[in-house]
Amino acid sequence: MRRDAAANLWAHFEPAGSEGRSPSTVVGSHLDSVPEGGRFDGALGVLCAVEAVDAILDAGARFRRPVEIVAWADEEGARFGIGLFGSCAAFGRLPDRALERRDRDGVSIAEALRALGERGDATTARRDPKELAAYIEPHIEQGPRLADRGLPLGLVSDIVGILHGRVTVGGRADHAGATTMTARADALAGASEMVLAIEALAKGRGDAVGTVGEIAVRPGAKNVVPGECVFSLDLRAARGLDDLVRDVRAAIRRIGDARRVTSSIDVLANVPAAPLDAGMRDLMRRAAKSVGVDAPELVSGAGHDAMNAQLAGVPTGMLFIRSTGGSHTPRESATVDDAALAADALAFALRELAC
Ligand code: HGY
Ligand code: MN
Ligand code: MN
Repeated sequence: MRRDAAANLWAHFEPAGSEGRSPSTVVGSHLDSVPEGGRFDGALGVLCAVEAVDAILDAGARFRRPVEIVAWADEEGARFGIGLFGSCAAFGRLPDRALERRDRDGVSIAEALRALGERGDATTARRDPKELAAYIEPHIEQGPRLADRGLPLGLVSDIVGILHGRVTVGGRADHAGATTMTARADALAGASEMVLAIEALAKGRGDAVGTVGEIAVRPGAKNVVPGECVFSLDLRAARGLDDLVRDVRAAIRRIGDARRVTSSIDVLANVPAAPLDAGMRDLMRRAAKSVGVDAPELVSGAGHDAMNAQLAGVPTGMLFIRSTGGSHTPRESATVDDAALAADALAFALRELAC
């Protein structure tokens, strides 16, 4: 087991005599979560990967090609705002100056990595995609489709494109009592109108979604007109993400001008939609079939580290595990039976790819 410079965890199974000449099959997911998140998002995928490798080795089979289990670091981006951080570092997709990004306490990513005992330069975690033969990520579906159909497993056809950003709205702090309504440059009122415009633009575009999950106001007192407001931006679409982003930018600018507040958007992650490898989709379908499941193909509205692997050219597959109770909440749930089916299906795929 090793930890890389981005704090991703890797377990490497090198067959005797292969001396690392052939590319690895990588299986895994992430272990981190969101504030007040569930227990299955990410973690169940890592456990299925461990269980699948364990089952193969316990049965006396041996890998003929290398296999690696990975637990990606900071997939949610909950602390520093950069989603898919660990796989972005591994596949060279970190945004500019990522390591300088700071958490709410002012600690930078580089400082946090050094506190772990790493050197602080996550970019040295870079993997050469040619070293990787395939990547498979088992993951709970996080939505209701498998449960609605009474199916334990699904496979992913595409992962939606995602833009994560931070919008800063600049107004003018002023006295709440002595400042007339017409004399204000209220940053929070401006941001609020922008949030509703983002919601309306996403609603108007088929499968697109737009979410503002974080908002901060300065100075943050009941009797001070807000001088600054910073809010998060999460825009996603399987198709047409660029158009949605363009319209959101235009709406933010228009509202800012009308309210005499400034606005700027800091893009933290911009990952295009990732159609997953056709051969791997077929393998996921056969793997599910091997445990008696006719797995439907589903578009993933959730982002995954699998996007970075696929976009780097590593043939990538995802196995969805039925989940209930939504996701990113403590209500998130999955069953041992479905997890066991997923582990068995993953073992089928691993035997085909690496045994
Ligand atoms: O936000 C997502 O889609 C993932 O859970 N990080
Ligand atoms: Mn998540
Ligand atoms: Mn996840």
